[in-house]
Amino acid sequence: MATERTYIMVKPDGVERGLVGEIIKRFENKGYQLLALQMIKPTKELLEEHYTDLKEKPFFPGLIKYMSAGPVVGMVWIGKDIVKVGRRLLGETNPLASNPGTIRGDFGIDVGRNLCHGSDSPDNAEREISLWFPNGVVQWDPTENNMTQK
Ligand code: RTP
Repeated sequence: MATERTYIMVKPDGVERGLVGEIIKRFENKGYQLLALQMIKPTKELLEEHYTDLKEKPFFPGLIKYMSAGPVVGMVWIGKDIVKVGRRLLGETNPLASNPGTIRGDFGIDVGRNLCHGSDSPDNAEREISLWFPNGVVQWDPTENNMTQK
């Protein structure tokens, strides 16, 4: 089981509804470690790059509009198997299909307002971290007993 990083983002509806603390709490309760956090109002270009794999989907324009509606809170988290387990904490893409106990299952109804994002593979996680944190993430490195930048 690999210790890996993932990119978790509270979407504009999650920020507006005051769910940032709740979402952080669920990852902390699980035992994962927060490495970086920022609130930004993303540009259309940044969002189009983030969702580049979905460009041809019919819902793409609506998705960009939804994600542009307000600030987002983007985070880098680290821990064992966090990409897969993090998505389990978020729930299914469609909140109505998400089990109670998951973030989307507990707080959401619409697929177009599903509160949060989590990277879907370790490679995509690193791609998204570079995209949203272009200056790198300064993080505690226990093997170095010091701060390192990745
Ligand atoms: P995310 O990337 O945001 O974590 O979501 P995901 O992997 O669970 O789902 P994905 O298929 O990558 O879709 C990205 C986001 O697009 C919106 N969506 N709308 N109207 C629709 O049918 C539809 N399908 C997807 C959702 O906001 C989804 O999270």
